[in-house]
Amino acid sequence: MSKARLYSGMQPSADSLQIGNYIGALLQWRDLQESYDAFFSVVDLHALTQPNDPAELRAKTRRTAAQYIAAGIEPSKSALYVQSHVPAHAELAWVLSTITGFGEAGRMTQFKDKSQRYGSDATNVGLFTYPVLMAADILLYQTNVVPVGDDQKQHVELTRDLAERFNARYGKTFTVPTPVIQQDTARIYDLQNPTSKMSKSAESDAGVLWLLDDPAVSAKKIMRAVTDSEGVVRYDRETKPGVSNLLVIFAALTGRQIPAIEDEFAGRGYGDFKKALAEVVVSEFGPVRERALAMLDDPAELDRALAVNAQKASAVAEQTLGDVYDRIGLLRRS
Ligand code: AQP
Repeated sequence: MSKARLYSGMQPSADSLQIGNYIGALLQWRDLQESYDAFFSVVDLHALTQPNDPAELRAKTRRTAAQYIAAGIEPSKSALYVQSHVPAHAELAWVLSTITGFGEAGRMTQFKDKSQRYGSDATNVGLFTYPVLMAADILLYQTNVVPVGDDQKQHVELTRDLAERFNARYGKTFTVPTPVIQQDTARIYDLQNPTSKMSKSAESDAGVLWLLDDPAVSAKKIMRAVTDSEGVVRYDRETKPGVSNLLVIFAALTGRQIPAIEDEFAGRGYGDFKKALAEVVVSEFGPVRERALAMLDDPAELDRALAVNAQKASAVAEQTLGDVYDRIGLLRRS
């Protein structure tokens, strides 16, 4: 029996990924690639919705792909490619935009949040149609499963609605995907502001653990992470968000259960706990960082892998796009 199809992606919106991207996405992708026919994209077209320096965007795109591979995504197993290398993404997005209601797109909370943050002059139409491009990303591959954070759940719901609408209007064309929502324990918060999600685009760098940072810098950030005055290593998201966040990171990187870690540090202060966590993080990130930087030193092989996988992805995407064009009545090029 053939494997079910899985699609996911990340924006090349920083020089390095942060530990939330690693725990919340990459570690899960690495496991999922064994049991699914997986497509993992560096979604550079999505990144255009924010201002970018062109040379920097190119560098960030390569750096993101290198970190996927360094973290264990195998380009011979999964289709790991750059979104803009498969033109069908933008083409299908246009078709889907013609069956998306203006009000429907306007209800997307991510657009409301981001447009409010940027102000109307700095908000572009691409940000408004971002979820339609995301729907195209997913539907092109006849995806069964989309692993996402709960902030993306609404976008996957829209994707499902668009797939069902198109299928009802033109006949069964798209697989209707199912979101797999990340568990709360996979959500990582900012070390300095532990009630806000850790993010590549955080205003301050002090609370973000970067995958490609110097290990000594990461260790220092952990030692300075915000905690509380109780002095007990105990998980309680409500009253102890800082310590709980550190426990979640500890558990995710060691594969241990949180109660076992609480027991180990019972009667010991936060200093000991943070020091142990810093060692865990540094030993996990060290090899990933080295592999990524080595690949970036000589990117020819990385570029080759991306090119081969873009072809693999295109073969599937072009098939879906061709079916869509036929069904909606576009004249096929002879
Ligand atoms: N803090 C987090 N905890 C757990 N998972 C996280 N992800 C991101 N932050 C955390 C997961 O990483 C993937 C990244 O998707 P993205 O790059 O498209 O954008 P994002 O979710 O908005 O991530 P960032 O790091 O916050 O980027 P910016 O600042 O550019 O918006 C997703 O699977 C997400 O769930």
